[in-house]
Amino acid sequence: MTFEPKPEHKFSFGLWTVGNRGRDPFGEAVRDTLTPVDAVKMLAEVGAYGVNFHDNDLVPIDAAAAERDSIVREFRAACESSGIKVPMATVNLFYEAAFRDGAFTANDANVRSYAVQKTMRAMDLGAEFGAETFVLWGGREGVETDACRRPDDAIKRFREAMNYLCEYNIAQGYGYKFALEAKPNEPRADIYFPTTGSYLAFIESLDHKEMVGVNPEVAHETMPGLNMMHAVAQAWEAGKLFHIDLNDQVPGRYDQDLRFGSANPKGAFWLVKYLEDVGYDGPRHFDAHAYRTEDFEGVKDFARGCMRTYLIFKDKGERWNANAEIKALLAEIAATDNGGVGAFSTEASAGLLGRSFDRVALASKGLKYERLDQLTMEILLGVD
Ligand code: GLT
Ligand code: MN
Ligand code: MN
Repeated sequence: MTFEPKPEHKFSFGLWTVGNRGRDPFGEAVRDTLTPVDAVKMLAEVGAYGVNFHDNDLVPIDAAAAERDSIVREFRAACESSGIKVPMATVNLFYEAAFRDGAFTANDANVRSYAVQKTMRAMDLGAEFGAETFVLWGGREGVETDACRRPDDAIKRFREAMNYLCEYNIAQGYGYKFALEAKPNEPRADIYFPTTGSYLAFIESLDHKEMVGVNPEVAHETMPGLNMMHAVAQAWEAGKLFHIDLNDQVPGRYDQDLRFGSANPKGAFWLVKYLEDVGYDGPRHFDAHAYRTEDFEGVKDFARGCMRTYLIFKDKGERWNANAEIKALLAEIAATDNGGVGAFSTEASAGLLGRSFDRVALASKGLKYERLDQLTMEILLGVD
């Protein structure tokens, strides 16, 4: 097993991930600026498939039209010569001071209109590179104090913006799928739509709900102690897993964006196994960054590590599925799953009400999940 990344694995990185300079609230940058063109070259060198960007990762916010065009030209040439695709584009609605009170949900209607305009322009930019997915992460859509607005008003404003952007997508013929990315807090004290489940419920209220799905992130679900794989499974079952952000995180801490699989390898294993078992075929996007201790070579170690860990877990998942003892235990589980209540009818419900269950017998047999989990651990620990 070489665990070499290949284009069919669809591994992608954001310009902001490999370009992260290690700035944090307590310290300045520790690495030099990586230009978008150099980032693409580096991604090709480590074996990635795609690069994603926010509008302003590529084009500075105050760039004149001519500058924008030459940046786009240069970046396209770099992508083409290195065989790197742009599967996803996004918009930065969190950095500028104008968005200090939110973008689509801000109280000032001019800020909301500016945010929608900026998003339309970012959609134009992504479309120039053939991006198929457009991610929206509302990092500033929240509050420090609930005195400033009612959360349900914020939801209505967010809906208005989404309906508008879906119409723009249709009018321009872009064919984007929007992927909404949840996060419970940071940078705001509380962010609206704190979990993937919140967005899944909200999407059903949109005019073009078929155009909108989710982009769950490991760190964002883990920060509040939730199970990422469960969020992903709900999105998948709803036909809404349009994109995914892979990284790692210890629960209860600030957003760490650690190398994929480095904090909770078992959780990462279940996630990879789930994605592979159900046949998710979208990009595997690593939204993470190298430790602040690293130089440029360390950033490559980080990027290679994300992909290698994914491929190792993919292999472990295949071993898990092929393991004879695990298969026998799963067959025992499946044998108890013979039917269920089925669809309701008056007669069927009368039949169910008339059945007698031996609840003591139902609890009499051990379920062997300890053994099943130990077998899982032995595969993960490399002794099987
Ligand atoms: C930002 C955030 C990420 C989002 C990016 C997309 S921006 O880096 O921390 O989780 O996915 O807007
Ligand atoms: Mn994050
Ligand atoms: Mn993310």
